[in-house]
Amino acid sequence: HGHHPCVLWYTGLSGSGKSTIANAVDRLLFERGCHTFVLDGDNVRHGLNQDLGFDDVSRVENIRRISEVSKLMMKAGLIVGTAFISPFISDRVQARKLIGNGFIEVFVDTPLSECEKRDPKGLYKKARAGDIPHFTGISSPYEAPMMPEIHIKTALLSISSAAQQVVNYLENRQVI
Ligand code: GGZ
Repeated sequence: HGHHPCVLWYTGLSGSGKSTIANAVDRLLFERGCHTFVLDGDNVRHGLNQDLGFDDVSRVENIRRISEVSKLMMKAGLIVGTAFISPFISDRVQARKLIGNGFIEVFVDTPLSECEKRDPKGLYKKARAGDIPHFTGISSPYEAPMMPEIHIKTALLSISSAAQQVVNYLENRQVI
């Protein structure tokens, strides 16, 4: 059986689990024979967008380019997962407009206190100390989605149940 190309647009704080969940979903979809790809900081911010920083203007451009690239990949027939903070509602609205029907917003809802407690890379600690300017949640805003297609409350779920929640949504909507 086939699948409909789409873009799973994960949004959430640094350390919320976007990449981890996106990659877990990717594996489940791959096992079902879907053609997929995950875009995240590792393969985009270090390449295509290495000229961009974290001030507001740079983030807007970061998200604009990611929207365009994910649209192309969707048109090539893939189920694309994008794992970026994408903190501004207006940029996500733009992405939704550009990508159209295939756009699926996934809110990886992990409270700031939890992200800060995890702090896997020590970035929150540095941001609190004032060593990282414009850090999301500390010195730069995060605008949570109001009506995401999928709302993952990570405090209540394991990674595999979170991934299953996404796959269930795709099944119910007959995307896969
Ligand atoms: C937020 C930052 C910052 C600042 C570096 N603010 O946990 P990480 O390390 O691996 O994920 C964060 C990543 C965020 O990049 P995005 O492209 O997803 O952001 S956005 O969508 O807002 O453009 C973090 C690291 O980069 N990082 N400086 N100031 N995160």
